[in-house]
Formats: sequence, structure tokens, C-alpha cells
Amino acid sequence: MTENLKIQDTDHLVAIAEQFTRLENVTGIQAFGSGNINDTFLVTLDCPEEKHFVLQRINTQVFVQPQLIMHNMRIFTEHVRERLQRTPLNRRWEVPRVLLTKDAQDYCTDAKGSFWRAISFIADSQSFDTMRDTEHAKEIGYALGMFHNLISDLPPEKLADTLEGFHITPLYLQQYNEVLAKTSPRQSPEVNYCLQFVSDRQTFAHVLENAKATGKLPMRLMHGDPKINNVMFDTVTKQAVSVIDLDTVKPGLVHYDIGDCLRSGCNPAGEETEQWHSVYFDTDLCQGILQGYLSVAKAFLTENDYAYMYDAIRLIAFELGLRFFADYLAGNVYFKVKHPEHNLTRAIVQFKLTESIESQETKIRAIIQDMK
Ligand code: GN1
Ligand code: MG
Repeated sequence: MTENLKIQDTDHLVAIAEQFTRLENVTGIQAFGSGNINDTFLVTLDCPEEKHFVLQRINTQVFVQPQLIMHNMRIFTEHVRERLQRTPLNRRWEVPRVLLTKDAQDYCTDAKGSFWRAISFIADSQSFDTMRDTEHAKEIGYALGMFHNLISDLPPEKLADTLEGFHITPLYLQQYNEVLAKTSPRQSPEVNYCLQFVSDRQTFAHVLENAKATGKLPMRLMHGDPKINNVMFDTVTKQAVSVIDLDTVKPGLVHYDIGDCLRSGCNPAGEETEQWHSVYFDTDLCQGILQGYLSVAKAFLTENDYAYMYDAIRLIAFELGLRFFADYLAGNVYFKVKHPEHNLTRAIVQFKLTESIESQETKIRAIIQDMK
């Protein structure tokens, strides 16, 4: 048992984990990953065929209808399984499975009302918080492209909206303005930088929602959170084998995903760095990701999709910074933090990244143009 969990926590967790087992015994349980919203644990079993599974407590302050997540996951996994059976790929690709409880439910609740669910662990795989090289970048892009490709024929209206307002930048801006009206943040050069940064980009915040409203970009299905560490890599072949974290798979713009994948993948310092002076957007990695993405996604993209790619990259970096900064001002109520200034530092990292994207606009647009 791990040191970072207290004995009583561990006993409670084992009891929950056992709800999702049959004949196997739980031999270990440890905190897992670096999620900012849900609590995630890796459960170890005494079963050679399936040594691990992932147990998660869904944050119901954020996901107010967690049953919808499970509903979407069922439809999504069923669709992709059928697709892959019909047209198998010539390389390893897996989709996390939802595990059922002893009484055949896809979640269980505990005495405190917490919502727990279990998902299969992609065996012999690992994820990364930062990119190794352009080969890695191509694989990340391929993974997102494959993810989009496999659901490109699933009608968006079949999936529920698990998180209303997610990636609607003007809404985040509105919430930010509301928080700002209620608080008087402690003045500092960092806070002033953020205030000015947001104030200068009020109009830009609407770019994707305007494109959606005017029919330039269609509603499709998206992953919602395809950041670099949600792509699993085979430990031997080093190829991408799965995209995990399916809580926000729902109707939306693929541009939110393209933007999120690039803002997380092309920031070599990583989103948790404290060294925000050294944050920059790496255009070689950007080229690698887009190359991998388009090798699978070209088939369903339109001229307008390309036209908005640059804006998507810039917007999602800005949006995440805005979300972190608004949460800092609100007293850290949404994202988990390790210290009170954590969300402020995270916001500055995203704003520095946005600045770097803006200063390389011509180059990034040329990369996109050359790849069509
Ligand atoms: C949150 O919890 P996690 O790490 O999977 C957030 C994403 C952000 C991400 C930044 C539901 O994802 O939108 O991009 O943090 N998820 C939600 O690391 O808000
Ligand atoms: Mg997530």
C-alpha cells in the first residue's frame, strides 16, 4: 500500500475497488496520474490476465450529472469497437473499457455520496507530461486523428452534454468578469499582467463561437481534453495506442481538441512549470503533431477547418490561462491546487505560451497551409 494514502483511506478505497472485482483480490492501490479535477487511483489485482484497473472518484461539483459520462462512454466504446471489428487497423489501438460492479452497474456510490467508476488500464503503456521529440509529436497527432476518425461517423446528438459551457470561451470570459466584479485581487506585477492580458483579448475570445454560430465550423464529436498526458504509448514499440480520459467526449468543435493538443504538446516546459520566463511554443513539435494528425484526419476536414486552426491553437492556450486565472481570483474552487498561488502561476504559463503563439503567427499559419 502506498505511503501517501492513510490506512483508513486505503481500507475505504479497497472496499470500493472490490465492488468492481469478481474472483480477484485487490493487492494494492495508489494515487495515479496528475488530474486536476477527479481523484484517480491505480488498483493492482492478483490476476495475471488483468493486473491493474483504474478507479476514479468523479468530481460531482464539476460533473453534476456523472451518469451522463457513463452513458456517453458506453455509446462511444460500443461504436469504436464495432468500427475496429469491421475495419481493423494494422497497428495496436485500444479503447478503455468500463468495468461493471458486482451488481452490473457502471458506477457505485459510497456512504458519503461520492460517485465511483472503474475503467480498464491499457496494459504495458505509459503517458508523458512533455514531448520527447518530433517522432513523439507525430504519434500524439496520430492518436488525436485516429480518435476523431473513429467517431467521425457517430452522430453528435447521440452523446449527451456532460459539461455545459465547456470550451465556450465567451462564457469563461463572462464568469471571469463576474468574479472580478466581486473580488479585489491583491495587486502584484503578476496579477496586473494577467488582468491586462485578458483585457486585451476580449474580442478575440469569440472567434470560434462566432465561426460556429455562422456555420463556418460544424458541431462534431470531440474528446474535450486531449492533452499530451491523455495519450498512452506502448512501452515497447513507443507508438501511441490509446487516448484516455473520456469524461468530456461530447458534441463540440474538433478545433477545441486541435488547440488543446497543440497547446499542451508544444510547450516543452510543461504546463506545471514555475519557470514561466522560459515558456515558448515549439513550432517543430507543432509541425510534427499536425503531420501525424492530418495523416488520419485529412479525410473529414474542410477548407474552413484549416482556416481556423491557427485561431484554435491561440484561443485554447488563452482560454486555459483565463480559466486558471479566474479560478485563482475565485479562491481556487475548480482546479485542484498544491498552494494558493498555483492557479496564478498556471495562468501565467498559458499566457506566456499564448504570447509565443501570437509572435509566431506567420510561421504557424505557413505550417498549416503547407500541410493541406
Ligand atoms: C483539467 O483534470 P484534468 O487534468 O483531466 C480540465 C481540462 C484542462 C486541464 C489542464 C473537466 O483536466 O479542461 O485543460 O485540467 N478538465 C476539466 O491540465 O475542466
Ligand atoms: Mg480530463
